[in-house]
Amino acid sequence: MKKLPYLLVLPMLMIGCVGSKPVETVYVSPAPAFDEDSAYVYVAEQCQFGPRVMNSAAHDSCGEYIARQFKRFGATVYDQYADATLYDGTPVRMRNIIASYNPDASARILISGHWDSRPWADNDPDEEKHHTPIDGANDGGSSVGILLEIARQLQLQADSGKVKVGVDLICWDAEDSGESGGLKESSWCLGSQYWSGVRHIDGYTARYGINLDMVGGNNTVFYREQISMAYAPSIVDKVWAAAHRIGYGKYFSYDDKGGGITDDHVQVNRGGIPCIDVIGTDTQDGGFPATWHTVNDNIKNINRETLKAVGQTMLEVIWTEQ
Ligand code: AHN
Ligand code: ZN
Repeated sequence: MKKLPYLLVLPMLMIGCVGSKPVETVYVSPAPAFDEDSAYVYVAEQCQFGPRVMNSAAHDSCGEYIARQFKRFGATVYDQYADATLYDGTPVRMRNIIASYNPDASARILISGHWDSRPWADNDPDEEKHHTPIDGANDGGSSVGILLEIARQLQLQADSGKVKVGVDLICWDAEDSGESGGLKESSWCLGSQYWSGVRHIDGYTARYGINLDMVGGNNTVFYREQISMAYAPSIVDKVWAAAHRIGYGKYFSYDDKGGGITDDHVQVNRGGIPCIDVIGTDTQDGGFPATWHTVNDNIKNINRETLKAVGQTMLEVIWTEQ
């Protein structure tokens, strides 16, 4: 009984507000809730195949898994197979996997990430690990985990009429077998390099693209990357504004700390579609995330909140595109 007065005070204050101007308006997003637990499971399932390094059985089985999931989520799935050669001379068979929603719409947006994982943990503090392949839970797995959850949400809301554009979710192959040190730039991003010349469909184009890379780690922040700012500044603005509007401003920083990074978005731009890179930076040292190209890039170091911040921002962009 002692608590009763408090219960009475609140409604009276509320009555006092009737007719007066609200101080804050609450933004109501048209997008569904991105389920980070679901995205996390998709990251874990990719890792369970083992490192998805080029020419391996784990790689090929995981490719089947990704295509199967997209089909299960109602997408029209295209496979783009191609041959390439790594910088060390190894021939590889690549598979870009493209999941399309509303395939007949002419207004389209593209969201992508690579699905292969690095064959060498050459940034590991322990030099003995430099030839060990990595799980790539964050570097590769996180982007695809988010793309799969976006696919699931697109299927759940397929009949709502709320998504006004076609959406293509592209999983690039052979991104991460490049020469470290970044000297030989063309040794990275072989799948997207191929696609920038030969599209999965003749004449394919999109309004713009968003590439995701290392979007599920701990202590992660996203800065406005320089090549994105040069080629697609309005898309950077659009994505960062979407994140801030829905409460993820902490993750999408406006500080001018973004470098210019060789990544799959460069190839999409080269192919004539303005594309940005949402790529994780470590909040402590300002470099790539701490597990980058180490054996610690595994499921234990995946952070659901980071997946949620990026995934929900992607749904916000898709569901508000007119
Ligand atoms: C370079 O290291 C040249 N680019 C980084 C691209 C990358 C690798 N993203 C993830 N792994
Ligand atoms: Zn990598």
